[in-house]
Amino acid sequence: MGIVVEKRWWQSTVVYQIYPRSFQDSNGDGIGDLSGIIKRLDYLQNLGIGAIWLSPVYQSPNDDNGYDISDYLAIMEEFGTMDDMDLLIAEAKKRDIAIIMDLVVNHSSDEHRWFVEAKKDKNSPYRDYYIWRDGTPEQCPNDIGSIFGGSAWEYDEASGQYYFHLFSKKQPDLNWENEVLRKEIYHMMNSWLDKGIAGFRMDVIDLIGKVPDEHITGNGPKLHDYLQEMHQATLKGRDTLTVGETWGATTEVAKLYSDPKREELSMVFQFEHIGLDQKGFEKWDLKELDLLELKLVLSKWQSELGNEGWNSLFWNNHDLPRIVSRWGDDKTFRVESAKLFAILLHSMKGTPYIYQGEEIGMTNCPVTDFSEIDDIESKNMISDRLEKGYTKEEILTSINAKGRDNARTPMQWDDTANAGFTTGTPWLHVNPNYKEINVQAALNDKNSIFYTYQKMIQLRKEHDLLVWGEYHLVEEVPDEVFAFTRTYQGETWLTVANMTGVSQTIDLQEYGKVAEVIISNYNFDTVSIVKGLEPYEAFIVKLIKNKSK
Ligand code: TEU
Ligand code: CA
Repeated sequence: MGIVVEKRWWQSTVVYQIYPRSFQDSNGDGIGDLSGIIKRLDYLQNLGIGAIWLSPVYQSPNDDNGYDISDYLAIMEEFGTMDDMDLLIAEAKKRDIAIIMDLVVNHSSDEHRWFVEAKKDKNSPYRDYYIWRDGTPEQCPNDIGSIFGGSAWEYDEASGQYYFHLFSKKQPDLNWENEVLRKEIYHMMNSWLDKGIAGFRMDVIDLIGKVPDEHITGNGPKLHDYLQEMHQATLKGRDTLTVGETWGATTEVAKLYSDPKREELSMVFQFEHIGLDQKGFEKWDLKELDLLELKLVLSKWQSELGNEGWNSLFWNNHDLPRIVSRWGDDKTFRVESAKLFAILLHSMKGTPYIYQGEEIGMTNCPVTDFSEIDDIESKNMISDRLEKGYTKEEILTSINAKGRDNARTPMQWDDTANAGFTTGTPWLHVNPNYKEINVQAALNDKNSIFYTYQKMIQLRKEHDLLVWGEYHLVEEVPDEVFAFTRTYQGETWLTVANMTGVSQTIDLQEYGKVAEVIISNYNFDTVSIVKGLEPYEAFIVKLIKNKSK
């Protein structure tokens, strides 16, 4: 017999990410809020998800929409109060939905009391909560760049020192070398866990072990020591889901985080597939996706973690363009391709994440002018690239393909004004396609994308095969077709997905015969595995193996 692995609740559940600012406004100020989320819990329960990852709701001056926190133990005024938060946790629990908070501890806001004190006084105990180095106005400590453009060092005239910020200059990096700071963070995490939240999504956690003087930012030497220390101080003995955002993780590194024996995190978000449609390190330098590469990268992650790690599965989040626009067809085959992405991802091994609106096939929201852009990352890129001589058209092409606002336009609930998101003026423009693409329309159409997601979530609850089954990439298909099997306790399911808008042909008779159609995005009752595939056709079938095999 194989090794006995302890099964955990978060391995068979599906997580739904809410970007609170854009989910549901309840008081007409144009900004989503906690009461709005509470109103929509029944909808989420109907979808079937078991946990919500809540993007930051803490007090923040919103330089980076809440990813710049000025008080970790207070709620952003625009979002509501701590009472609303407690009510959200309780109401979610009633519906068997766990709340996972965003933990942003690589940096704080420059308006956090710690930084205010640190900046004011070189001898303050808070000075060492941040990373300061000597320099002159002309000479910064080194050439490390900020992920949002420009230098990572910001000069502070009063003290003649620079502070370090890997994101905006209003997001100074916290100094994890400082044990007092680390303890303060663990204390804060425990306060939240004691309130009844079920875990954390940890923002850019792979950066906390940085050693700026040696040019090390990701995967620093003490990163895993810190996470093990954190685990002992906060997570140990609690049944939590933790997921680290780790842009630089390879499969080997992912095992360091998620091997249960090491007691760090439940899983990480890896981004190898996300980088496949860019040239080099710059997401703005567009390249066409190579479907074979996508299959190989995802299959590598499926195969290599084994029992020493656990995958998270996602196409989307608040930083990424909408998948149906990115790798599907958001026009002719919007419904088919959106369903394809659901079927494909949710039949892989790992914990699936759905980003708000993905379940109704929300699309990117094109912009034609810089003035329509909100996101700080895009704004910084615009000034950077204009200076470098890029044309306005080139810049807009990149932003329309990859800009973060694409994911952040308000959730489309119905076909009334502002898509039912707000009765006021929305903080960010609503996608004009909301009259056609909205929750109400999806719920009223039994063939909608919503019900494909609902069914995939249900299947995962009912079939251990989807949670535990071994993954095997089917190579005997055209590059444009993504096919794999999952096998568990003698049963095998086959997933087939034509990733293109043109037909493809497969012949998989050596894999066996079709016993049953589990799901089909064309609603086929019967399918053969020797057949022509329709554009973006995707299905899962249960196989009867050939006797000889
Ligand atoms: O994102 C980390 C990060 O590296 C992103 O900035 C990423 O490079 C970019 O968005 C890709 O489009 C996390 C959060 O998810 C993001 O929203 C925050 O802005 C960032 O950290 C800083 O907290
Ligand atoms: Ca509001």
